[in-house]
Parts: sequence; C-alpha cells; structure tokens
Amino acid sequence: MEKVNMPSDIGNEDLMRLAAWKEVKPPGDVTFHKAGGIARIAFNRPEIRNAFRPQTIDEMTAALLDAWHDSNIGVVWITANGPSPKDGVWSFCAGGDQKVRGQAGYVGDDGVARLNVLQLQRYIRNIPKPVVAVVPGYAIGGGHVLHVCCDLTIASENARFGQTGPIVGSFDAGFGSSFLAAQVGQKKAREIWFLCRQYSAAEAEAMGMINRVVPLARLEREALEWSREMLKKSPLALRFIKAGLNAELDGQTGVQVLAGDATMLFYMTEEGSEGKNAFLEKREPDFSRFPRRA
Ligand code: S0N
Repeated sequence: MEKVNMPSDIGNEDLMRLAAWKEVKPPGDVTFHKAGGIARIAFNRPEIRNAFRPQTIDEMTAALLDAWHDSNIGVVWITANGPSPKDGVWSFCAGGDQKVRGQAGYVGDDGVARLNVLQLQRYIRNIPKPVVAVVPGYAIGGGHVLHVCCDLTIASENARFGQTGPIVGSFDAGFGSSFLAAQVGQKKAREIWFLCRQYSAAEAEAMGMINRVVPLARLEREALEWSREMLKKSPLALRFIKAGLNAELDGQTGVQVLAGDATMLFYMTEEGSEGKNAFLEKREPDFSRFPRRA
C-alpha cells in the first residue's frame, strides 16, 4: 500500500537545531526538552507511528507536570519525533498501542491494565498554560483525541487526522467526542466517529479542528513563532482565558479551576491578605478600607 505520509527527508536533528533545546531527561518513550520558556514533549516511538503504551503516558504526564510547575515555562508543546526508521513516515500519534492492549485496558510492565490517557487529557486541559499540539504526521485514534484536547494545533501539510475506535473496538465518548463536537460541530463530529475516515490537514483546518497548516520543514519554526507571541502576553490573562473557555464543557470541575484562579488572584491583593494577617497578629480583621466596587 502506498505510504502517504513521507513529505521530505528532514530528520529530527534538523528540528532540534531550531532552538537552544536543553534535554530535561534522557530519551525514553518520550523526549523532553526546554528552551526559552517552551517545553517540548515529544512522542518517541516513530517506528510504530508513536502509538502509546502505559509507560509512554506516564512519561508524558511526568513531563507535563514538570512544565506545569516550572515558572520559566509559559507554553507547552505536545509533538512527536520522526520519521519512522522503518519507512520514513511521519506521525504525531496513532493512539493506544494495540500490542499491549489487554482485556481491561493497556497493560504496563507491572501487569496492570489501565486507561491512563484520560488523566493526561485532563492535565492538558487543566494546566494553566497554553498547550500546543505540533503535529508532523498521523494523528489517529487516541492520538487524534490528544491533539483535540490541546489548546492549539499546528500541523504539517502531510498530517492526517481521524478516529478508528469503531474499527479496532474502542471509543472515546469523553473529550474525544464532546470537545471535538465543540470544535467541528455535532454533525461533523458524528461523521468523524461513525465513518472513521481520514482527513487531510487542509480539511482539518477548514472544519476548525486545527489552527494552521505549514510544510513539514517549517512546522516547528511556525510553532516557535506562535509560542513566542504567546510568551509576550500576560500569563495571568492567558490562564484565565483558558479556564474560562474550558469551564462550560468541564462543568463543576471547570468552575472549580476558574474559581481557584480567582482565589489565587484574591490572595495576591491587600484585601485578601488582611484576614490572614489579622489572624497571625491575633486581632480582628479590618476590611473597612477596602471599597465595595461597582
Ligand atoms: C496510523 C495509521 C493510519 C498509519 O498507517 P500506515 O502508514 O499504513 O502504517 P502501518 O503499516 O499501519 O503501521 C506502521 C507500524 O506501526 C504499527 N502501529 C501503528 N499504529 C499502531 C498502534 N495503535 N498500536 C500498535 N502498533 C501500531 C503497525 O503495526 C506497524 O508496525 P509493523 O511495521 O511492526 O507492522 C495506521 O497505523 C493505523 O490505523 N493505526 C492504528 C490506529 C488505531 O486504531 N489506534 C488505536 C485507537 N484506540 C485508541 O487509541 C485507544 C484510546 C485510549 O487510549 C482510550 C480511549 C478512551 C478511554 C480510555 C482510553 C485509554 O486507554 O486510556
């Protein structure tokens, strides 16, 4: 069968030269680098289209949490290394590794079957920093859902998008359906899941599922430009906008995140500190100097 995803002979080494990336941890199922306020977390199983096993999700989650708590990081990329050493094909992620799929989920080295990608999806939505899916090829199945969960998606022209659940016997009726529908509309989301077709990057952009399409050789340069633009903006403003955009779909959890952010802002005010100071100074709090704003 013709391989449709072999756009050029650029390699991962070329991409890594674009920024002064510092390796945060040795390569495993993912690689993790940081440079100039950006965390680059990349799937690193290109020989099987970057399909994930529990170890992959564990490593990606650890990297994301590291980026969350690093105040020098303002933008996070979820991307992928490539191309496949076997056939030169580029991929973002082809979802759960079917070779380790057991009866009740994906089985890790500990023999336990898990559905841990759902936790990762929640972290991507909850981390108070923009997460950009930088998609250099196939985003299929659970890999497609991960890009859907990211705040922005920049893809290369060769990228292909689609779901396979109803073919391989799985589905994501959570964010993979509801957030997708919020992006492309109910009819299109049903088409994507019911027919399991693949869509080109141009089609994905036209249906509002991704933000920008560029040649593969330009992909990470474009992502750098978008990221640097965001890094110049107010971190608190971006944090609140993300929480607000998520709130409706996330229900009470979304309200909790937004409310938590409001609490953090309140802590940062004199009025917010008065109660704590009064308690520590063993006196009555005095809120009389704070205005009741219109
Ligand atoms: C990506 C596709 C379309 C690429 O086609 P192409 O170019 O023809 O390549 P292939 O020859 O098919 O593949 C090349 C090599 O890569 C291996 N491979 C590809 N995908 C996988 C995979 N998902 N698992 C394991 N191996 C994979 C091939 O086997 C081949 O290897 P070799 O050379 O050794 O033969 C095409 O590859 C494709 O369609 N892939 C399968 C896509 C798929 O069905 N993914 C799974 C979908 N389901 C999920 O992702 C589950 C999501 C999930 O995790 C979840 C969902 C809801 C709730 C909870 C969870 C959870 O588990 O937490």
